[in-house]
Amino acid sequence: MKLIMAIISDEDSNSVISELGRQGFGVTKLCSTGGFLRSGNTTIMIGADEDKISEVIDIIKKKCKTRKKAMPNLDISGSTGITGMAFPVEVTVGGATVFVLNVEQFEKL
Ligand code: 2BA
Repeated sequence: MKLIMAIISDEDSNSVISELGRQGFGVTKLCSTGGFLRSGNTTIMIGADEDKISEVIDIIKKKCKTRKKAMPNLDISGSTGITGMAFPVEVTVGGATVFVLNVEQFEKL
């Protein structure tokens, strides 16, 4: 068994979770915050057999399209001399950052 942890945008989370559920995968949704943008994103955890990993990744890929977005980048370091000044930066949002971890033991008690 493997544990897939995927960081996805909030906007894509409902359609990904619905599709994973329709295909019979169990999903846990966690509210998370990106370290760069400091804005909310969604982390989903899916436990699945090794031979199902590509199916899960295909669903995530299909439902999480990348797009460009101008985002205010809060300068919390104070490097501008004015702490809290916002710069617009263009970032790619959407898509997914996916980790596949080995699961040593899986039990439902
Ligand atoms: P954030 O850290 O808020 O990053 C959001 C997006 O901002 C990133 O998308 C990337 O396009 C851009 N970005 C990040 N760091 C940057 C930098 N130093 N300079 C310029 N642009 C930068 P993704 O790479 O798709 O990442 C989306 C979210 O996935 C991240 O949100 C973070 O929550 C998570 N993530 C990405 N790589 C990770 C890693 N190696 N470990 C843990 N979480 C990760």
